Amino acid sequence: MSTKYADRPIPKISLHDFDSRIDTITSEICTAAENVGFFSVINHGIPPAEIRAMFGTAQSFFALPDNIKATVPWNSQNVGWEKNSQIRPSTGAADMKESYQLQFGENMLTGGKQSRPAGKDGENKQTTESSDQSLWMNDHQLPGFRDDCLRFMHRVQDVSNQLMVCLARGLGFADDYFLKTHDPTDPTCQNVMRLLHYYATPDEPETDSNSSTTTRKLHHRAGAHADWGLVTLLFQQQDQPGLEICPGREAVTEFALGDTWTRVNVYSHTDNDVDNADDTKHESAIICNIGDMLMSWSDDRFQSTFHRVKAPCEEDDYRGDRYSIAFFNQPCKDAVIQGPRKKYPAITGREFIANAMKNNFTAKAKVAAQ
Ligand SMILES: O=C(O)CCC(=O)C(=O)O
Ligand SMILES: [Fe+2]
Repeated sequence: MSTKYADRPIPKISLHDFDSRIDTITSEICTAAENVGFFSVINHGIPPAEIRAMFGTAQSFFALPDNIKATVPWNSQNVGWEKNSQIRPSTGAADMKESYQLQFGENMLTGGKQSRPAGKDGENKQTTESSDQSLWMNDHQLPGFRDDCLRFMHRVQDVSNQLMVCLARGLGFADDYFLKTHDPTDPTCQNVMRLLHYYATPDEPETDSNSSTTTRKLHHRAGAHADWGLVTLLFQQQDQPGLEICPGREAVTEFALGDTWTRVNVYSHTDNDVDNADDTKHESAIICNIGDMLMSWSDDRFQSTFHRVKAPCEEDDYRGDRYSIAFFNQPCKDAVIQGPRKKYPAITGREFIANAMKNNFTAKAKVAAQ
């Protein structure tokens, strides 16, 4: 059966002259967050050349042999490299991808094996950037990797901060409300940059001899899901499409996945992009979406929308390698999350992420038990 599609508008919001246009931008972002949960931002200040360079850096990481990548293994602090291991509750099957998750804070330094006491003084020096347990790929494997990633992460954090000021205003919080709870200088910061590589999938038509219908073996890319953080910023490239959304959830507690999808034809750079001092002349866009935590933190006013990277199953679907970069704003461990109307019980950032990880493992356990 072929996929049902609908053309739904995904608002495009320009961030130019942010300070003088903040009221307009706030209103555009909040309207998009209320109605679609997805929007794109242009004139965000990150030059296309830097985005292209980050994709190049990601590709050099993924080109390393698996045994080298396995020296920085994923752990439940939500950092590190994994391959074909994320099982989505919506599909019950592993995504055919590898990803490497990077954070600003202490989680990168401990390999998930020990926890440093909270505090900003950095007194406990047992684990450092060069420690054996660091989840940063060793500099001799990829010279400059850590610095290049951190520089880009700060760039994306700056754009995130503008969105967070607008989202806080929209909810009637102080401007710096979300900035304080997602502060990259806090050692317990859990914001994540996720480098993603979906493997090229073979086209393997299977003809059912009884009905003579042809089906295709499904290789899931990113199975349908909602993000669990505050707000996600995503970079996808024009020649590697695949992101699709399926709006329609009324409450964060609901798993209401419809059957009509909308392609997100928004790209972070094209070969035609020119770096221009006048940033308003190019259309390099970042896709932004609201996560479950903000849906809950806004008492369900802002929508966390289901999305996926389509498992190629139809004639024209893109089957080649796909690289994308996601940046998830997730609360510092001690942040307290509760909406202005207190619709849901207060929960800390630590508990919030632990629950998200538990859901991940529960999905795995169910599949393993089958
Ligand atoms: O790779 C993509 O385009 C989407 C990734 C995504 O939705 C996720 O990692 O949460
Ligand atoms: Fe996602």
